[in-house]
Amino acid sequence: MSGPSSRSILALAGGVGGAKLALGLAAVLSADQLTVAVNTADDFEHLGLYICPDLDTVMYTLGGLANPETGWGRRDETWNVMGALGQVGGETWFRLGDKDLATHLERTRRLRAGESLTSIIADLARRFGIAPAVVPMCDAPVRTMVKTDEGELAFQDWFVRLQCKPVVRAVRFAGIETARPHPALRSFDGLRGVVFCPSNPFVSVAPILAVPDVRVALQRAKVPRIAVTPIVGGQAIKGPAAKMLAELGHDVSALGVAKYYQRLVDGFMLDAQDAALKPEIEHLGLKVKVADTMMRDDQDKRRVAEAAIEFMDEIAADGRHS
Ligand code: FO1
Repeated sequence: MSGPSSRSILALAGGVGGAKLALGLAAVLSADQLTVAVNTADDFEHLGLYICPDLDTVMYTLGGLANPETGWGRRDETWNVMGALGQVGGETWFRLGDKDLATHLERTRRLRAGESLTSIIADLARRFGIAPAVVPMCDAPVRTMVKTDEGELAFQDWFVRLQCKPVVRAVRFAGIETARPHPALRSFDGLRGVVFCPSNPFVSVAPILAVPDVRVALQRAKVPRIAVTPIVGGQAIKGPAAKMLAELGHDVSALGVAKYYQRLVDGFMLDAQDAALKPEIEHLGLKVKVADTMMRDDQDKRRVAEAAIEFMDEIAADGRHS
């Protein structure tokens, strides 16, 4: 596999929001110009299988295989195993479709045989016809644990089984201390830029930044670093980001996210609906680009990707990142 070119962009992604921007970037960049580093702290063992929700969402999306209704899982899916599992009294709260199960079965088999997650994902991505590099943030198992008013919960228990209802008090990433970052996250110099996708800041982007040495490398990197807002009009595009902003004591707005990323990015891409927040975000010392950030269809995804790339190039031209 050839490495990324010096004009390469690194995208930090979680699930559905990250996958959408990754698809837009993949459409406007050549394969060697894009690496997507994906959160693995949502991963868990379920029904004896190793599930990687965010990696699979990114792979299925880039491979044109994603379920358009849910954003996760595979399109044209059938649910025979879940139906039969329910009949025999098995756990069905986490819905694994028949085709999706093939991914979990094969990944679990290969992990148990000693292969690394990085190597398995590279091979699956190739088989799914994906051109850009898709990499896990690390190979070691890291688990998001959500401290709530109902006690500490494993991420998917909180997210899927309890539908994000328990109030969040804190988040921690079990196992992160001993994880080693994927090589794509060790040094950023020479890249065209780093983009934080519009993913949940606390449970999608934060785990990637929490892998030892990543935050420091990113802070030192002399490359443009931008975030695309996951909050528009005070609401998350998808998922519990707005609820978490409120419960963790942040402003429930794009400004709250900009403050959270303040020391890690040079620029913040704000939605046109929130243009009034531009002066306050600039006051944080960040460059701001106002754009329509909603990604409803593939054309939108390309448009947002192009705007993000243009923003990184503008920051590079200004010399603001050094
Ligand atoms: N999300 C749900 O809300 N319900 C599900 O039953 C569900 C199943 C599922 C299966 C495979 C997979 O890769 C993802 C799945 N997700 C499901 C999505 C999911 O776990 C979350 O969206 C992410 O972890 C958050 O990024």
